[in-house]
Amino acid sequence: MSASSPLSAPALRHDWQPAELMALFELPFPELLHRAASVHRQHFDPAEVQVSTLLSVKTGGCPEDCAYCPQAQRYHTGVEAQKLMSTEAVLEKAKQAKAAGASRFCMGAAWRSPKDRDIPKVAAMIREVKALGLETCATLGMLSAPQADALKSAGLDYYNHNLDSAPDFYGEIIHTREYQDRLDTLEHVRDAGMKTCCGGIVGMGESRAQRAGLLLALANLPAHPDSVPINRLVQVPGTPLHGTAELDPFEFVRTIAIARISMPRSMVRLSAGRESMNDELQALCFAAGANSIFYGEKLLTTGNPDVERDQALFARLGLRPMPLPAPSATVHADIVEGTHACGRAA
Ligand code: SAM
Ligand code: DTB
Ligand code: SF4
Repeated sequence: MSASSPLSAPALRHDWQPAELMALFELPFPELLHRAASVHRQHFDPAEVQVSTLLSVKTGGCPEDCAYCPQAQRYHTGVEAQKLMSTEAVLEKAKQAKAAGASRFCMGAAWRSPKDRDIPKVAAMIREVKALGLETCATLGMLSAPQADALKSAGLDYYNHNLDSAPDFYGEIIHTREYQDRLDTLEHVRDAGMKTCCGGIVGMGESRAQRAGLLLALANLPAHPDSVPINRLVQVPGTPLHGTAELDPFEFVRTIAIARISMPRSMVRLSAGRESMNDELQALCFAAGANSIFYGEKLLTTGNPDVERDQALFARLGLRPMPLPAPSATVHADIVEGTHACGRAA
């Protein structure tokens, strides 16, 4: 990939072929990192990392059977089912996240999909969080088109809904909803005019071809997701995937690098799994093009590095939090050519 200026950067591709992504996986590691880092610089300031904070607004008791998930009712993981939090309690957490330096606040619910009667309650949370000046994100399971419209009207900026794995591995992980259901929800989110946050999990026992298959499915969506969370499986006792062989850390970095190359304008999020990564591995991920993290000591139910550790990591690596985009300059990763996806002119 030649180093060209952002204005002459090649158009985004949606026609990636399996063999191309496999060929990237097979490159010598330093060459792959060089290519990914070059693409990263065409679109972003590599010293900036976007920081989002997560809050589980409705924990546990989920009817789905996702084999990795501590919140599925059917697995005995020690996560207790709780009711939907009050708007006041959510707002308090959002204020704390903002004070700690987060620019985006993501509210998660352990639902297969929200009930229509839940939507006004979540909409109230979104309105209040947005009024703090934070970007808003929610992950509530499958959405119908009217539900997506209602969340957009409440001020929701991003909706997180992951493909989770390659289509040909999905059936080994989840049986209670189809891959197509996920694609349908993503379509409803895009049609409502929200930005998509969509990625997956690696380290679930998938093959390299299946890691490439996940990235292929993401990069060949009708629009590249604005954020692409790459989660490394957090192995929780009681879930079927507890005890899965650990993924080689360099293979994880390769996955990040190929996400960066195949979705050049998207925020690639070094997502779940950071708590058990050392600083060196995280530094390699940033060098490979990751430019977003979850920030704050908890993900949804599992741990994340505490704020002090992340502040020390940023200082050690010379990284800084990405500023919020100006409201009028907000752009989709897929729309504006020659513009940084964080909203600044190139
Ligand atoms: N229930 C909603 C859904 O499934 O869309 C929203 C919350 S769900 C916990 C959001 C995402 O978290 C999942 O799609 C999965 O990618 C990720 N996740 C859940 N458990 C994880 C784990 N143990 N390790 C890594 N990622 C995990
Ligand atoms: C995503 O891709 N990862 C986040 C967020 N989107 C919602 C969730 C990670 C959850 C890890 C397990 C837990 O904390 O329960
Ligand atoms: Fe439920 Fe979401 Fe967990 Fe699947 S990932 S079990 S849908 S909370």
